[in-house]
Amino acid sequence: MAASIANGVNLKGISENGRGKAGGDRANFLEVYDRLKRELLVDSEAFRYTDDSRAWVEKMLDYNVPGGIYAYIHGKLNRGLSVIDSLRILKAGVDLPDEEVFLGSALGWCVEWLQAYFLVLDDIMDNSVTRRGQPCWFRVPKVGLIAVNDGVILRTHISRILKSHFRNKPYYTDLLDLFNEVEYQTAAGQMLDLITTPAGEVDLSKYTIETYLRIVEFKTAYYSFYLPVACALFMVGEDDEKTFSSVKEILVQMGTYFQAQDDFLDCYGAPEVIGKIGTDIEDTKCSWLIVQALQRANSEQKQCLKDNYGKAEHSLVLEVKKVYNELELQRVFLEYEQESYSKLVSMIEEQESEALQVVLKSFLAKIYQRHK
Ligand code: DMA
Ligand code: MG
Ligand code: MG
Ligand code: MG
Repeated sequence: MAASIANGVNLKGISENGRGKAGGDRANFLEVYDRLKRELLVDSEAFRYTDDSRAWVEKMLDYNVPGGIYAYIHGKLNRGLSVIDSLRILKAGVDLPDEEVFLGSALGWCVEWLQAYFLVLDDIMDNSVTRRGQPCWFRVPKVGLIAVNDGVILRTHISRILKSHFRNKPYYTDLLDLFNEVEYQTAAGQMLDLITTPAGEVDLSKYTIETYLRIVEFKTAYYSFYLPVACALFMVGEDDEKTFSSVKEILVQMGTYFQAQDDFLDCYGAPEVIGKIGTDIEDTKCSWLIVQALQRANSEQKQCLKDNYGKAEHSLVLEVKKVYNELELQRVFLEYEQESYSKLVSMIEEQESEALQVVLKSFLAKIYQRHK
């Protein structure tokens, strides 16, 4: 462990420091967004904006990165805020200078930018309708498939933010490498998600738990869970490979649990709460629910799933949900949730560093039993 990582912090939740500053961090975090956006919009080194292109990018960013007005009210910004939360815990006892708070927030925004990039493209590929309580970006009039290039722009903004604020830091190449690796893993996960279920083809034998775990590890866990914590570790000068690999193992498990929740909410969540309308059944997704259903269904129920999974008609989607209900998947999920939580807590408690235990527990507390 790097000497700069503090020990002896309160293990029963987020450290006093982290909790005390949480509200302030959120307001400050949103201010950092405005600053990063302003910098990108006057960035004249590499591109000459016209009034129209500047207005386009500003609208596109506001719509997709903080996620519009919905995010300001309901928004979780979990991934982004967890960089600064983790940083505060790792530096417990030491007041963070404003510059460090800014840098931690900027990295948090890089995570949110990455998320925005993947979601803009994910919604096109999943043919989704809403996201964060508003129409998906590609469904906005005059946007359409320009959204594909907007996704690329979002991705390239990350490199520009890193270059302007981290170029002179000793951990700059580590950050670049981290973002590249995680982007690759996420894109590979998205590929697995998409090729497992080609449009119009329903092959239920593919929906095994092994396939499921591979998809979600790659498409969700690295960028949502490992990335923010790894950013904070680089900022505090951590350089022990073993530390990174042991937190990675735990965060991959946490990310798996998180995606199982996402799949559960796709069917059982309220759209006005989760901000999106579920499409997994229509899209023939290898979702946690279908994998569980197939493990429990009798032959009649299996036939029903085969006949109706992956169809757009509402009445057929309801047939699938009927089988889910017969198999009591809500109860099965609650059991899975309890079990995942206990397993994660014991994995976390095996961590050597107490500060890291607090980081991981506070992350877990943010998602445990979430409804949105
Ligand atoms: C999410 O998968 C993964 C990425 C990389 C965006 P998903 O399609 O289940 O996400 P959502 O339910 O948010 O569309
Ligand atoms: Mg999707
Ligand atoms: Mg998807
Ligand atoms: Mg989903």
